Amino acid sequence: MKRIVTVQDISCLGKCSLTVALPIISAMGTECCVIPTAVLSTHTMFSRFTFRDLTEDIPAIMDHWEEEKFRFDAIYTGYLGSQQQLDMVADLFSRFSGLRVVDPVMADHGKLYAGFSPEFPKAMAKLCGKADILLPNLTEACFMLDVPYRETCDRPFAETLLRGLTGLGAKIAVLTGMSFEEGKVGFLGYDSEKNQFFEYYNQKIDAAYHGTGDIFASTAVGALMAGLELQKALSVAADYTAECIRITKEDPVDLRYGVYFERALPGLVKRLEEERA
Ligand code: PXL
Repeated sequence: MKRIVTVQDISCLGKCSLTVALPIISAMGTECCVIPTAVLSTHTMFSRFTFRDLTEDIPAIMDHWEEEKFRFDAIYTGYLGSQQQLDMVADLFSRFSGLRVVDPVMADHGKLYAGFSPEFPKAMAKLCGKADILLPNLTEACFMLDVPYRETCDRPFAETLLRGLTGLGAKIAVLTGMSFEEGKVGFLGYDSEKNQFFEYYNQKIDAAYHGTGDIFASTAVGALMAGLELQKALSVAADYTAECIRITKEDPVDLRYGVYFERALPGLVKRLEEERA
């Protein structure tokens, strides 16, 4: 069985980060080990939240794992709360092998999430340079490359961003939640070694639920570990994310509670089996 480790927070309520990565990656047939970076009562979009920082536990976890000679097929990082945690992930990358997937969770809709300093994106960009695959949204890409955010992003601008992102050092960068055509949303990726762009779009559903970026990234990791090639893995992730949003919209809920990803999991597992057949 493939085994990955994911490094991100656990928000106790408000489906995102570890509470979606664990069930999705597990359901897709990969063992999902965790390094929790913090425990929050909810994610940071609620008006108040508790935050217990777990930074000081991380080096001891890595030391123990190294002693035990544990191996991982991938290291997938999501929400990281501080410069110190970014340094620890860089250390994790140097001590353990495996595919390095970095989702530089820190911003959306042109704004940094609560609690991130203006210096954080530069530090995250440095970590991104050590990744194999980057999965930023448009806002995160703009912040990391220090270019002004544009509400409407045309294809040439997106391509420039992708070249800039791989210029940080990662082999592949994928911009998520992209829309170049009315009513469509999907991803545009760039493989810097092949000098090739790739893309995939779905019908856009007008609703911005929390945690869908984490669902996309987790599913992409699960599909890659199941042996799908990159573009297929990302399309499966895009379709699953879209399906989660579609199902949730049928039964309206506060956007901050996230999507009903649980109801779409059986379909995801079936799709994965079909793709692998
Ligand atoms: O879904 C991204 C995310 C993860 N973890 C925490 C967050 C957010 C986005 O706001 O607040 C704690």
